[in-house]
Amino acid sequence: MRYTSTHWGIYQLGVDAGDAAEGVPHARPLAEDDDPSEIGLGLGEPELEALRICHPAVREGWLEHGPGGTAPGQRGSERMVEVDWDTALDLAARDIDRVRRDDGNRAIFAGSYGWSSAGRFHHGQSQVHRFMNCLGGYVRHVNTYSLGAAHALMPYIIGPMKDLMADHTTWEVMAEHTDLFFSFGGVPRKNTQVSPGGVRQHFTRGGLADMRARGTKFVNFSPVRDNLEVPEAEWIQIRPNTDTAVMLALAHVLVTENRHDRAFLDRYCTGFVQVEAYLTGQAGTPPCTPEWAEAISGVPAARITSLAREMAGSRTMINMAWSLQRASHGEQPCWMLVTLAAILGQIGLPGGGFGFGYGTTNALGSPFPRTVGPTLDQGRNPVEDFIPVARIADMLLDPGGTFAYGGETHRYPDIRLVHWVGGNPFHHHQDLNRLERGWARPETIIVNEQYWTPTARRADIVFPASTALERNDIGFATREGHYVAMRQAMPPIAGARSDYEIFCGLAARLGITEAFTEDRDEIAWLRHMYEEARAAMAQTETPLPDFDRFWEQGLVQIPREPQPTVMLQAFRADPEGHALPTPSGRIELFCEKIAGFALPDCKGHACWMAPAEWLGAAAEDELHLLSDQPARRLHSQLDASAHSRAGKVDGREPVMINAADAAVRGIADGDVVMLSNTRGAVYAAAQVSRDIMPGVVKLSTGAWYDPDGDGRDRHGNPNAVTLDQGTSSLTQGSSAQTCLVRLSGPVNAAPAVRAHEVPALRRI
Ligand SMILES: Nc1nc2c(c(=O)[nH]1)N[C@H]1C(S)=C(S)[C@@H](COP(=O)(O)OP(=O)(O)OC[C@H]3O[C@@H](n4cnc5c(=O)[nH]c(N)nc54)[C@H](O)[C@@H]3O)O[C@H]1N2
Ligand SMILES: Nc1nc2c(c(=O)[nH]1)N[C@H]1C(S)=C(S)[C@@H](COP(=O)(O)OP(=O)(O)OC[C@H]3O[C@@H](n4cnc5c(=O)[nH]c(N)nc54)[C@H](O)[C@@H]3O)O[C@H]1N2
Ligand SMILES: [Mo]
Repeated sequence: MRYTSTHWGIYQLGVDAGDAAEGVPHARPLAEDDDPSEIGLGLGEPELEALRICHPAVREGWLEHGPGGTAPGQRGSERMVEVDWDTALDLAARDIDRVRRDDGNRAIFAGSYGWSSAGRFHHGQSQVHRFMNCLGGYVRHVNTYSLGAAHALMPYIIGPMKDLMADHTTWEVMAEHTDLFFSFGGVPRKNTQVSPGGVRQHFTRGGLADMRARGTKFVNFSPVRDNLEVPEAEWIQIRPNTDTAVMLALAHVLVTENRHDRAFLDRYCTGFVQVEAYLTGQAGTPPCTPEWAEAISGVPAARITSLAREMAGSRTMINMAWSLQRASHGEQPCWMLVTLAAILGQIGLPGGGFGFGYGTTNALGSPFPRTVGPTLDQGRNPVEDFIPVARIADMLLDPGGTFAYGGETHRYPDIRLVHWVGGNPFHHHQDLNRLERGWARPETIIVNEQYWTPTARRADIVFPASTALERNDIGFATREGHYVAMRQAMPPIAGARSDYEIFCGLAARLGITEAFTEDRDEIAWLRHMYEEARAAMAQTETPLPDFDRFWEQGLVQIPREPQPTVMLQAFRADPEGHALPTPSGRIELFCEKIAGFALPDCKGHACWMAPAEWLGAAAEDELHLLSDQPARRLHSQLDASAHSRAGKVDGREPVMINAADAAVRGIADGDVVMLSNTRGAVYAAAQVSRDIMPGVVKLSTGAWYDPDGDGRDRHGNPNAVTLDQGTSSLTQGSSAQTCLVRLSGPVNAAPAVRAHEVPALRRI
């Protein structure tokens, strides 16, 4: 049987009639998946294929004048010239070599953030990192857009995110034990369509249904209602970015009414004393009363008080969406989530404690075990320079400038060459007009891409990459219970090559073939990577078959764990034997180390700090813009598919707006509107709704960025207006959810959307 894996599901290939002959084989979701995603059903649609990059291409000015001798600001507007593979590889290899010799490897940025494909060998970042390491290294990034604040903060207070994510209490345990499920940011099933590396079974719909059937009560603190498919759930409207204040007030009630678990705090935590002083107003700041929190968040004080009492009397799970920490001071809700759960004392008990991301990817709450997967060895990077991933524009705009991170001060390197593989910064980064200015600084930008994305259009040299169906690979994701043999299903289109072949071509020209390839071709690499994973799995309860059997059989299904996971159960049972990897071995409600950094924007314990932009300090006509993950695609991937386009209005992305806010502005459902602030502007189509609170608008990410000559995006990418500022000087994550805008309209003569057109090309 033939399979392919995508981040949103595993598909059987070519099992339907009429497939055998030619073209893209029909993909059918696995029969065992009772809630398959529709995102990928359009794989290979003609509209998508029309946007494929067919040949290597070079920006005209760069080709004619060489790097540095052109106007890099012309990236994205100048014509691209198709060239043959040898020419493109020669040009790129020569320029990489030039920069490396003249300016050193610390002038090359190859962080290359992005989700690329589910296959673990042709994984964009792994390929480019390995290649650059063979050449002497590159400037890298740390952390992710997803979890910038959490990745950097959580190790101090409870443990690394990757361990915490893999340790989430399973859905079946919550169905059995959880009385009260609190969520800050819902449990959006749309997000759990995906897991990085693929999904065998989708659990959220079934998980929520089982909990409802058992009588779990749901309370959702959220600016929108549509992120929890539990009709009877209590929806509590909360101003964006103010969740920390409400959690503090819940804690205040628990502590002042003596409903907190002192024994738990004494045995498993450090620093409750400092937290208590802050909560009760003995630290020089106002006490965190429900009335105080109401003034900040808009949540009625009386309800905060009664909910705190309900929490204490129930087996309570407190969940938080990752989006809360993609905001100014994003550390605080993470820290306060753990603090509140610790005060309640149910961490480590079945169905109690906290969840950090039910509703973000499928793996959280999965019944499958943690497994070891195949990975491509990236080698060693001798270059020390790095950036927190979302500081890219800062780095490009301010070479030599300093930035704070993790209690230290670092310097931005001077980047002359960028190589990006498997990501789309002109979708994912905030304040794209600003990134556009930074992007004009390097002498050369190389991009490997499958489609003419906004980033591919802004390259000097583009290499056309093949897709998962056009090459061999292995799909794997931890806690998703699968290893997928992704056998090639069709030849690559026109001139496309796999990322591995592209780097082999560059490696040959740079004299590093042996180091890069280790004499392995594609299949030999898959065998090698798989056998490494098999060796690691040999001692577990689920040994893997050998490579030949795996390749033949197509899919290895790992069984569910015999004992379902309860987060931090072992720590609760034996806090010394299973000490946490924090400085004290305990949960750090107060952290000496962070306090010692003496940062103005992150103290030694969770506290309320007003975000850089929010409704508490907004003009009357300003609205808070949320940019959540899109339901009909993965970020910007497959934005041109029929399924994604069906969610647009006349080709434009919808912006959800409360009926009252629309009425005041004379806007009707479907009208084109413009969102703007000092950073930029974006057109979108109004979607008038009562499922969003007044004062808040929501525009999902991923519409291909399509600015007009004045930097106004015609298509509906929220990053035309979002804030490009670090979460704090401790973590420097993305603050995408902190953004005020003004909304005007209806716009009568809105410009046509041109996002899904192939750029001007001089064809071979
Ligand atoms: N405003 C706002 N912005 C956000 C967010 C937000 O909440 N709000 N969320 C952020 C988050 S959490 C994330 S993770 C990022 C996601 O940002 P990205 O990961 O950059 O988004 P993708 O659209 O998945 O980009 C992957 C790209 O890789 C290409 N690709 C796929 N397979 C291959 C391959 O095999 N080879 C090559 N060469 N290319 C390939 C795809 O065509 C696509 O262009 O966005 C961030 N941006
Ligand atoms: N279909 C699909 N699924 C995806 C992705 C995708 O692109 N498409 N991307 C994946 C990736 S890379 C990631 S990182 C995860 C991200 O997972 P999340 O970060 O959890 O996802 P979001 O959809 O941005 O936000 C979740 C909910 O939080 C709400 N919210 C935003 N700000 C606030 C706030 O201040 N307070 C409260 N209470 N609620 C708030 C949003 O309105 C939204 O309903 O999703 C993953 N899943
Ligand atoms: Mo993400």
